[in-house]
Parts: sequence; C-alpha cells; structure tokens
Amino acid sequence: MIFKLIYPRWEKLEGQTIFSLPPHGPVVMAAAVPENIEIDFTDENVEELVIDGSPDFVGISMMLTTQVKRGWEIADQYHKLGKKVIFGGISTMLHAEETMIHADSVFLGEVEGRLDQVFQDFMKNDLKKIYNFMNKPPDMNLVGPARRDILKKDLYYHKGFRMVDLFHASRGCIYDCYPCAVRYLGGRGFRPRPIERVVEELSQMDNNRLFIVDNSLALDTKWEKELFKAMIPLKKKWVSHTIEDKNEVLDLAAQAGAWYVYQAVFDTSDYIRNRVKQYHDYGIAVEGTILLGLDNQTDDDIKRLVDFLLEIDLDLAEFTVLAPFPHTKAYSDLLKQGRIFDTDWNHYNAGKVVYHPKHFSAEKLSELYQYAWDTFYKDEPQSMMMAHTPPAAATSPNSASEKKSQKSPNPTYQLTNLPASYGHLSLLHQIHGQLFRLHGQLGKSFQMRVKNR
Ligand code: B12
Ligand code: SF4
Repeated sequence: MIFKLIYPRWEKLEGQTIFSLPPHGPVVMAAAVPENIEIDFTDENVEELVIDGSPDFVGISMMLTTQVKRGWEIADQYHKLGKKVIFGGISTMLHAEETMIHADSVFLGEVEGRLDQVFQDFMKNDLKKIYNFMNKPPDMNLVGPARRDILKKDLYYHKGFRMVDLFHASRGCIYDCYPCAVRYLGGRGFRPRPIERVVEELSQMDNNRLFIVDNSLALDTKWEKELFKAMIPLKKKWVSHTIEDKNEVLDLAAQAGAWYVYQAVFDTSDYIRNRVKQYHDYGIAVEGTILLGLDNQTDDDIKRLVDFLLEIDLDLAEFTVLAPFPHTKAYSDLLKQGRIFDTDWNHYNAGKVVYHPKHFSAEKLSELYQYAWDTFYKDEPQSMMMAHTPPAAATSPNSASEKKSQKSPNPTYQLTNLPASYGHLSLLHQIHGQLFRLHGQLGKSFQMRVKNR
C-alpha cells in the first residue's frame, strides 16, 4: 500500500532568500506509520507535486497557517480522483474545523502509538472523521527516531551547502505567551524524551549540523545539563531557541556544540544587555528576534529598540510583526476588539500586518518594520551577513556537504548550512521574565566568535 505524504508549499516572505529546510513533522510522523506501509513523500517547497491516481491513501502535513489553503487545494484535487485524504500537523490542529471541510479525516494531536488504528480503519473503509488526541500526549518513549530516509536529501542544499537537519529532544512548554499557540497544541507541560533515545537518534544522523526545534532549552535545569553532557561526545553543532541563563548550563551547552540561539529582545533593559553578553561569553552567537506591533509599543519605543540592538552587539536581528494566529491570546483579544481586518491565512506570515495596531496605523507598522530591517542592516546587508565561510569547528564529519561545498563557485562567500533566511521569524518566549524566542540567520561576527573559541 502506498501512502502519499505531502508537505504543502508556503509563500516565502518578500525579500527572503529562497531555500528550504527539511521538514520535521512529516519525518517524525512517518516513524509511527506501520512498517508494511510504503511512504512516498513530497515536500512541495522543494519539488513539484504530481497529483495522480498512484497513491492508495493521502496524508497532508500542515505546520504553518500559510500552508493551510494550499493543503486544502491539494486535498480537493485528490478527492476528484477518488482518493481519501487525512490531515495532521500543527496547523491542522489550529485550523481543524475549516480543514474538516476538505478532509476525509483529521488527526489532532501527536501520533506516536496511534497510527496502526488509523491505517486499519482505512483498510476496513472505516476511517473516522476525527482522531482527537488533543490533551492526550503519548508516552515520550515511543517517539522517533525520525524517518529522515523518506526525504530526498539532495534537495536540501543551498549553493553547495547542506542545510541543517531538524531534531527535537522535548515537547511542550510550561508557559503561555501572548502570541503563541504552543499551550493549545502541546499542553502546558514540559515533556522531555528519554536522554538515551535522544542520543540514539542523534548518533544515527549523518548531518553534524542541527536545528534543535524544542520550544525552549530553559524549562528544566537538570534535564538540560544531562542532555548537554550526553551530547558532548557526539560533536554536533546546533542552533536552538533560548538556552537557560545559568552559567553551568551555558557552559555545558557550549561544550555540546551550541552554535547560536534565537533570543527574544523585547525591551532595552540591562537584563537583555547582560543576557546577550552572557551568551557571547560562552562563544554562543545571538540572533535577536524582535516582535513589532504589540500594544505597549509606540513609534518611539520601536526606534529606541532598534538603536539598542545596535548598541548591544547583537549578531543578527530578525524583525517580525505580530501575527494573531488562531488559538493564541493575541488572536482572541484582537478578534474581540474587532481589530483584525485581514483573514486571508496566506497573509499570516509575520511579515504582513493583518490587524490595527494600538498606537499607529497598520501602514505605519509596515513602515516601522521596514525601518527596523533597514536601520539594523544599514552597514552590512543581510545577504552579506549570511554569506561567510562556515566555522572550521563545524566542518568535520559531514562528508556529503563537504564534497558539495568544494564545488561552490566562491568559497569566501558561501552560504552556510544554517537555517539562514528562513523568514522574518520571531515569537514570544516568556522565560525568566519574558524572553523571546528566535529563528534566524548567521552573522559574520558570530562566525568569528566560533572560530576563536
Ligand atoms: C521548525 C519550525 C519552523 C521551520 C520549519 C522548517 C521546515 N522545513 O518545515 C521554519 C524555520 C521554516 C519555520 C518558520 C516559521 N514558523 Co515555525 N516552527 C517550527 C517549530 C519550532 C518546530 C515544528 C516541529 O518540527 N515540531 C515538532 C514536530 C514533531 O511536531 P508536529 O509537526 O506537530 O508533528 C507531530 C504531529 O503534529 C503529527 N503530524 C505531523 N504531520 C502529520 C501529518 C499527518 C497526515 C498526520 C496524521 C499527523 C501528522 O505527527 C508528529 C508527531 O507526533 C514550531 C514550534 C514547535 N516547537 O513545534 C514553530 C511553529 C510551527 N512556527 C510558527 C511560526 C509562527 C513560524 C513563522 C510563520 C514565523 C515565525 N515568527 O516563526 C515562520 C514562517 C515564515 C515564512 N512564511 O517564511 C508557529 C506556527 C504559527 C502558525 N499558525 O503558522 C509555531 C507553532 C511556533 C509557535 N510557538 O507558535 N518554523
Ligand atoms: S513563546 Fe515560547 S515560552 Fe512562550 S509559550 Fe510559546 S513556546 Fe513557550
């Protein structure tokens, strides 16, 4: 039986360099598919999707709100061919009701230990309209190792460099930040994977550069320390969200290969100044993610914040405008106040303004967003900051990428294989007094730091 698993394309942000990271939800989901099922995976962000009658059953994995309209369109086309379609993933959960209109079945929640039943139901022609496992997290022992073998690896290179692979060591989060849906998705709890399972999966991976996509590495000190200690011998280099601000944790993280972090910068306090310095002291670079358009920000506050970023020696900055995603407090508040004027889900990419900000117009927020990017990168454009040789420390056992990189036309300005330029990404993190989480790009100063370590 052929199960066609699809990751729908989404529009990249204006001005964004086009390259794609390997998806994670689909490969983790695939690990829970019964062994006798053949999986044929297409990531529409990197290859063309051919819709024909060959699959027996179709699965659509949707992570972003900007994927849902395309996901529905694909399902509608398969229905015309008489195929049954099941949806899953983060944005299936966030857009469940609308998705059901286009689905034979929607799977809500995490799949581990649950897919045998789904495939049996399909075989018996008894697929349920909803499989609802929200608020019923599976046993974390059942997670992974992810089926990265379903990916066409050659498609995840940019200018000769292999992109990072995605990996997760935990799920959930203990916080409930204003613009974030993680509480709705994963419950308000921290769910680590057993360390030995994490190490087992990491050891099997042929890429030594990773994006650890855990919501936060600042939720459980004991676990973080155990994790980092166990990772040291694996000699990986990795990018992650916030790491806890304890010196002993940062020291171990650096030894375990912490390359750079996405750190929310939300004000001009000494706390933020010291937090950035503390990362730098351990040789960890910092990309600030800066969310613009919150109700407590005036025009002057935003300009002052941008000046501050330049003062504190931030390696990179990623500006976004608030996007009120469904099932967040931001969404319910703005909806209640009648401030959302654009409901086209394709515009919910954190680069477009879809609501009326409190202190200025939507147009003004777009201008301030542009001002922030232009001012921060006025001396060195973003594209140049991304384009530097990767640190020597990160180039070891990655034979495939090394071979390809040798063919790169300009070795001094190669793009790194970090998740650079995947968007103007940022979300709130409320750890230790509202830290923000980051997504991002690699900067020159950061690479210098790693080299000098
Ligand atoms: C990795 C990631 C990215 C990567 C994705 C890389 C790629 N190639 O896909 C990148 C960096 C590109 C990215 C970008 C953005 N991201 Co992002 N990202 C994540 C992150 C950190 C991890 C996702 C993940 O892998 N989770 C782990 C996997 C295992 O979980 P899962 O996908 O839920 O899969 C499970 C189930 O859902 C199920 N499942 C999955 N697929 C399927 C399919 C079927 C058929 C079935 C049955 C089941 C099933 O099985 C899995 C195992 O149980 C999440 C936060 C998080 N920690 O989840 C945010 C998150 C998805 N991102 C978010 C956002 C906001 C963005 C951005 C819009 C901007 C931003 N500010 O960050 C941008 C996009 C901008 C643009 N247009 O370019 C939001 C989603 C908001 C939304 N509604 O769109 C999230 C939830 C973060 C948050 N805290 O709010 N992101
Ligand atoms: S923004 Fe980060 S810290 Fe806040 S609830 Fe979401 S995942 Fe947790």
